Amino acid sequence: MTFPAAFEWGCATAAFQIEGGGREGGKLPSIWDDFCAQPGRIKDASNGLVACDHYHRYPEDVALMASLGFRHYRFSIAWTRVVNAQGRANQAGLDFYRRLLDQLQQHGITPNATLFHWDLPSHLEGGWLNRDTAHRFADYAALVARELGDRLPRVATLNEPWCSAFLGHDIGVFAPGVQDREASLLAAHHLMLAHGLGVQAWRAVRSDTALGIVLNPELCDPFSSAPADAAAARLAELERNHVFLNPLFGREWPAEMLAQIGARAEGRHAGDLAICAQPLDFIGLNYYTRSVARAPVSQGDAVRGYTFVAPDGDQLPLTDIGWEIYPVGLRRVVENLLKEWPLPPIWITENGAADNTGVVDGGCHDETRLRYLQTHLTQLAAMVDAGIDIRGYYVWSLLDNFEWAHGYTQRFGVVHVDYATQARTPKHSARWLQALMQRHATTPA
Ligand code: GCO
Repeated sequence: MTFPAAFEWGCATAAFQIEGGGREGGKLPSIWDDFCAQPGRIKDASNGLVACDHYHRYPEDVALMASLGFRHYRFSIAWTRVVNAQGRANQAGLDFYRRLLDQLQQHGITPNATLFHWDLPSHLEGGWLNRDTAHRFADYAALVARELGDRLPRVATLNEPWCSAFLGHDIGVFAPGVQDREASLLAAHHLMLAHGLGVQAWRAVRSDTALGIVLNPELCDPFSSAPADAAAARLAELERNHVFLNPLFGREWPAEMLAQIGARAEGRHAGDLAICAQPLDFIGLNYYTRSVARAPVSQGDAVRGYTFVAPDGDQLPLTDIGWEIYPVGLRRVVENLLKEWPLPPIWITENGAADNTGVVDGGCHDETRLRYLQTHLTQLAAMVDAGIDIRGYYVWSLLDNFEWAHGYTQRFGVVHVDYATQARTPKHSARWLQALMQRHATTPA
């Protein structure tokens, strides 16, 4: 596989998943700290207070990513670290990111920062169900623009707002653990409003930053040729794609989604759509797998309009977290989106696999991840070659880390982390990527 010389190669992480330093430098609690403290929420009863201790080990981690050949790094800023309870700058927290940015600069690595990767400050009353949170996000965006903006060439407002909205407020498996369909749609609206207000606020401070958003679009295939299954798959895509992409382009939600928000519709004000539809410099797309849906099989699912069918591990190749390995889906989902929306230039901001292979005799032979990356990058090369405007790829993730409700039981890193000693061991997949990136660093366009 070959890529253009200008194609950007990076790795991705998120603050809550790697930083630790949970009570240091004036950091406030987030809804994920609260969620972890509730019994039964996290599979291994763990939390993010130490995680990969990146808060202290960032020099080593940046040196490691540089030695592996990554030239781009996508990370998130913890809102709870940089804004105090009065809404003012917390310089101790900002200094952590200044030191991180210094390290990246010294190693010639370009930062790509995400402002919100799910770790909402706990003290924001009502969270994403309160419209005011969207305004507080805009204040936070302006603060980061003022304090760090001169060092950040590329910034995404939100990461995967679908997860915050629906996993957090409908399914309830993510913080804050609410189970209320109408509320989840209102949260989705407030998240997109926050995105729009955040872009406006950032641009009012600086105009030289490339701004975008990171989504995890859905590719949902019907379980059978029955029309009811096709309709179910369509509804799953409307929820995951149209609820987020339509507002970005000033388009109203589909009627099916408007119907599902019910009485909460009054939370959507005239004029909100125009705020959501700020011009974008880029879009980040995260892709892991596809899903398969059938007509709803329970009362609860009837509200959503679909039931997901779990992939059959006897029939399909799965990663350790149970997700189907479906490389052609990367191409299909991007092509589907391009048919419907005028997307700006695309970066694949996450792609990767859970492969829990451990370290044996000093090496980690993560063959499932290696094959996953090979097959997905083969698709990607063909897409770029076919002229789809994809400018770069960030593997998820640099390090094994806190995998949300799965705790530390699922490992997504190309670098193994021994949580007892915090030792980092690059896996076979990291070495393979290193060789690929090296080849392309020296290949003329
Ligand atoms: C995401 C998540 C990551 C997850 C990864 C694997 O943006 O989807 O940001 O935090 O760890 O997706 O589930």
